[in-house]
Amino acid sequence: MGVFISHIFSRFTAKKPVRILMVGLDAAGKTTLLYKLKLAEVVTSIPTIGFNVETLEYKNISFTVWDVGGQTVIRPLWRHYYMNTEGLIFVVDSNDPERIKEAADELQRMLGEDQLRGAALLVFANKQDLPRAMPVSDITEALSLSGVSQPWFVQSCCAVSGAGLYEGLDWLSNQILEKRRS
Ligand code: G3D
Ligand code: MG
Repeated sequence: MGVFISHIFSRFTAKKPVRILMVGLDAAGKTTLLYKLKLAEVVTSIPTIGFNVETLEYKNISFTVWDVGGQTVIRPLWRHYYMNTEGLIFVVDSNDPERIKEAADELQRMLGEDQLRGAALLVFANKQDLPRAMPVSDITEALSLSGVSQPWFVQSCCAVSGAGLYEGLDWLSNQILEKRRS
């Protein structure tokens, strides 16, 4: 897996760092996905009160990951990580229809942030291996993506097996490179 993924990111030859944020509700599968990339060591830190952040640095690319939802007190602190974000990955548990509305609200709130307006949006419809998983079409609708102005793409995936991860990250890196060229 790491070999294929690193191939995608070797396209970023320019020195300019690439910042990718990956968020989603707790239990969506972000940590599993991050480890599945196998690009480098994942570092977990708590920079401020109760706010758990995972980072992965690979060449000039950084992934920053945390759980969104709940904890209204720490929300303002998230903004600290928004600057210069070129890729936003939103991970959804496709097998959890009970929380899709909550996920949708969180996504819309993130997209309302000025600093994230320029970021391409990749939605990972995760846990597609489970029999009750909602299809991409249902997730697209539930997240109201048709109204999103920035480039977006929904990729079904399974973070456990790694299926779909390459396809999603391939799309995201192409979007970032295209935007840099324009
Ligand atoms: P988070 O970091 O977004 O909070 P985690 O989510 O990566 O901790 O994953 C939460 C649980 O979902 C884990 O199970 C993990 O194994 C499972 N999971 C993640 N991705 C998938 C997937 O694609 N398919 C299935 N079937 N399960 C997945 P546990 O039992 O360890 O809590
Ligand atoms: Mg996690």
